[in-house]
Amino acid sequence: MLPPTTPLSSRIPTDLEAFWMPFTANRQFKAHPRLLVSAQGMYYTSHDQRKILDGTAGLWCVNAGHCRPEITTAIAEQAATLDFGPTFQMGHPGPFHLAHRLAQLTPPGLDYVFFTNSGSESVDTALKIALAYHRQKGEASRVRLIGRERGYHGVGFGGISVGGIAPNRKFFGGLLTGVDHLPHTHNLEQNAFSQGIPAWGKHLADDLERIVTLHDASTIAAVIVEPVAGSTGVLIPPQGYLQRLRDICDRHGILLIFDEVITGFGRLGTAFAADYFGVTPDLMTVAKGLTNGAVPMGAVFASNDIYQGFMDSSGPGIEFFHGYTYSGHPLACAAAEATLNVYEREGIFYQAQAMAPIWQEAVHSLKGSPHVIDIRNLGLVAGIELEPRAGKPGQRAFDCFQACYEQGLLIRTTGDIIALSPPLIINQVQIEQLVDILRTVLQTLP
Ligand code: PXG
Ligand code: PLP
Repeated sequence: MLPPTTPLSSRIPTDLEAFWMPFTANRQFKAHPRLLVSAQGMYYTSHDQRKILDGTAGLWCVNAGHCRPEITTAIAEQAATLDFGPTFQMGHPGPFHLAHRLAQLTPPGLDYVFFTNSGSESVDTALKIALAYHRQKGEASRVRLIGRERGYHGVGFGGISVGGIAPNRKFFGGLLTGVDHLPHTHNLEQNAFSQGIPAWGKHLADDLERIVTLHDASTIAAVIVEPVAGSTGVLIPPQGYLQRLRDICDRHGILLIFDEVITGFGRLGTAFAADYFGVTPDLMTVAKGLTNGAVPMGAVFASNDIYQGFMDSSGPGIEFFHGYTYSGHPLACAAAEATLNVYEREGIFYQAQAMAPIWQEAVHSLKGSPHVIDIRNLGLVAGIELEPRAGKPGQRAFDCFQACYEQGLLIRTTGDIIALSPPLIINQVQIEQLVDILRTVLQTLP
């Protein structure tokens, strides 16, 4: 027996140079590192041994709170029993169990599950399913993909092509051809300080009719949107908007894809945003909360019609030429199964639903704090938009992020927008703690 090892995260690195950090100002970070070394429930511990309230569920993924023993044990036991098993022309029990279980959680009619390892892979998989589906059905002219301005769909070439965030696109050449974009729905003149779903803006979905007229429906494969846009700064869909997108897609035989990477698994107080809004897409992408963030995993949920389309109209042999080495990885399946058990046993989605009105009231109490030009919320998500400093976009919010971290609170910022998305187990005292730190920081922020 080897002696027990110290977890890697407990050993503070002396050299930070070699790790090229994702979506990070590397030079700034390496000069002023912010390292998290352990976590429990609602709190991280920093390398200088401070408790940090997690206002972001990691990156929108740790919905049941950190280091849940049921999940960590399931991963350890699985790792010691079947470390890896291929799912190309072979199988192992995990993904079959998990897909069956997930199909019961998804909206009726979305009963098939394709596994990936991230949200980005889920998005690229869903776009490929949409293109291949039409072709299998004899509609090979349906090749266009429609995204939305300010959309975030991960960082694969498909995802950045349908996405609508300029810095994520402009460095990377021509991207996919045949992509068009709907307008985003953000409008402070009409909707500033809306609580919950904003009233104005349903008509923005009608732009899809304009795009259909321009390109002809026979050339369009799919429309992809985030039901609630997260990464771009918390944009809540206007009343009736998603239903209208659904109606227009139905009218023209266009597939509707909901990217539920952040809204999936209880963020709005229901299993999925599709349940919250009562609108069912043809394809749904998820990741993050699927395993409570404990092992990377994503998935695409496909309608019965789409799956059967592949089974009925392809030749003998492989129906869909796509997959990842780690699709349905045993450790990820074990983590997801244990995560669903925790969600179900503790009623985590209902907890989020019950806490949402308290959350709404607490975050809107920041109205009137210095620099705040909008506050918006839904479920256990909130966006707080700050007035940018003249000539220095994003700087004020970044300073706010640093000051909050020093005060013991982890937030996320994008541009001058603060995005809050705590674990769904947050209680009233912790909500007050979060809002109090933010209020204090805003008051002292230049
Ligand atoms: N789609 C959506 C809607 C997302 O929010 C992805 C796809 C990509 O998932 P992966 O697992 O490939 O990162 C995401 C990810 C933030 C933030 O702070 C958001 C994401 C990732 C990192 C940070 O808003 N969303
Ligand atoms: N690159 C090479 C050389 C490979 O052999 C593979 C998979 O076999 C990949 C990329 C794709 O890796 P993954 O299946 O983990 O996405």
